[in-house]
Amino acid sequence: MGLNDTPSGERVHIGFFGRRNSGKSSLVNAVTGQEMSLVSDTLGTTTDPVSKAMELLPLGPVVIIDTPGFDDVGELGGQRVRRARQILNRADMAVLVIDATVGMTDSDRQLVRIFEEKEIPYIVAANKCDLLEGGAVPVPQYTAAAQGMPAGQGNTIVQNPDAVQTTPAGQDNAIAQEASAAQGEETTQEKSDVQNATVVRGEAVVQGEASSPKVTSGSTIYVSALHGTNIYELKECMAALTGVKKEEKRLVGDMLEAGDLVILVIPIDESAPKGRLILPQQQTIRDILEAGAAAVCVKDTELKLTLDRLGARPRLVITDSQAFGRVSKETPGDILLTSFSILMARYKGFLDTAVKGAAKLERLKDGDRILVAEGCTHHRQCEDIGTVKLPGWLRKYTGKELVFESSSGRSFPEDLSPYALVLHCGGCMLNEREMLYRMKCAEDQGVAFTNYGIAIAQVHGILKRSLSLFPELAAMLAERQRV
Ligand SMILES: Nc1nc2c(ncn2[C@@H]2O[C@H](COP(=O)(O)OP(=O)(O)OP(=O)(O)O)[C@@H](O)[C@H]2O)c(=O)[nH]1
Ligand code: SF4
Ligand SMILES: [Mg+2]
Repeated sequence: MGLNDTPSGERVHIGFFGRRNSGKSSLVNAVTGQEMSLVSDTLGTTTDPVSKAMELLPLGPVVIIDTPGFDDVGELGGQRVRRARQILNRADMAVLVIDATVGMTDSDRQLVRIFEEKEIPYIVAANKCDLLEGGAVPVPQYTAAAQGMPAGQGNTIVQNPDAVQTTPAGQDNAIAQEASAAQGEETTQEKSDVQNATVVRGEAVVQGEASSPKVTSGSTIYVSALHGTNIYELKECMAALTGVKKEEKRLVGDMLEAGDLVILVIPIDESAPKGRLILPQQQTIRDILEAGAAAVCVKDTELKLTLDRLGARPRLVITDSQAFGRVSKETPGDILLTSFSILMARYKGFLDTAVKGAAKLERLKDGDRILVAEGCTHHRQCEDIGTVKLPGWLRKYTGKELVFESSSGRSFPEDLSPYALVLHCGGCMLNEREMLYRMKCAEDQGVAFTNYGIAIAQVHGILKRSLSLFPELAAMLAERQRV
């Protein structure tokens, strides 16, 4: 990742799903304007998901993911389907690529059900529309009623459904042009205002009216990856679906006031990456500056000296979790204290669960298995905490013979039943959807889920203090200790 790049965890992840040979890879290549995936008429050409982070207009920073066919069969085919399924856990949006000459199949409907269960907004791209007779599209074929989809979903994006539906095949383009000319609009294959809806069928794309249906999850757009038809319009539909602004989340800035002083404790040992700060540290500094507060960065070994020398009292100290013990001792009790990893857990939406999950540390038994899960495969500092320091601290804290197993990168096991606890890293490289999926997986299987920062604070006896920024959680903890 370059210094100016948006981190992967912050990008909108868009997965292209569908049957083998529906043209997923061709469409991914057309949408990205790059030869990202291999295309061939052999069924099952894409055997592994292919991801690429890029800036895609008009969407902005995205990760585009091409997946293997969802209808693959046999032992190897089953493995490919499982890999495609894993992508569903991190897709913020899906493009369901169907073959327009075939229509929706059972496998496509199965995907639609999964999108709905997982609340993934999706667009149906009816590809290969160049093969339809005269380039015309039998519009009602994909409407909600025809597909048995819930009302309001599965709509074809049409400006004037009556005109389209009564039009004999082969005359759609002419009618669309006439209709738009009558309304004083331009018929164009260039950019159209998706917010105002578009007529998107065969080769015709017509500006919509304010009263036209808007792009909603389940809308269908006819495209041809081969001829480049409606590719820009597909991207506009994707942008319209992902464009719903989420409530802006902050790492820490929302809890600071302009003029606050914050100390960041960043150990620089042999496990720290050479010549740079890690992502959560960079993001926290940026957020503090955005809040109009001041950030002072020190190594753990310089904290005491810095506190003594500073004229003003800092409002907050944020430390790397592995230095929690020392930093807690050296930071006066009236200064708020937390860790990067706790802030990241709140940012990704699982801080409550992680605090509740930490209670499991008190009830671990000999032989209990603990899954240490990391979001990427290349971070030595996290690996050192996960494989060496934390197991040591936990064995000492519980006095039990615990068994530690690990997973890293995308390979998070679906079956968590063998484990008493999942101990997750800060997850800075994972997007929020994937982090929440992992948390939910554990919750659904009744397995406790916590993260490095919370567990380290707990074993050092400073969990309550490290949650002092979050009074409700600190109160919940105090209540738990009373029971
Ligand atoms: N006529 C026509 N052919 C297309 C179009 N898009 C893809 N194809 C052809 O369909 C075949 C399959 O395309 P791929 O892009 O490899 O399909 P896929 O869905 O990625 O297939 P798998 O990787 O096997 O799952 C290739 O021969 C493509 O040239 C299109 O818009 N029109
Ligand atoms: S292991 Fe986890 S916390 Fe560490 S860099 Fe990777 S995703 Fe981020
Ligand atoms: Mg493919």
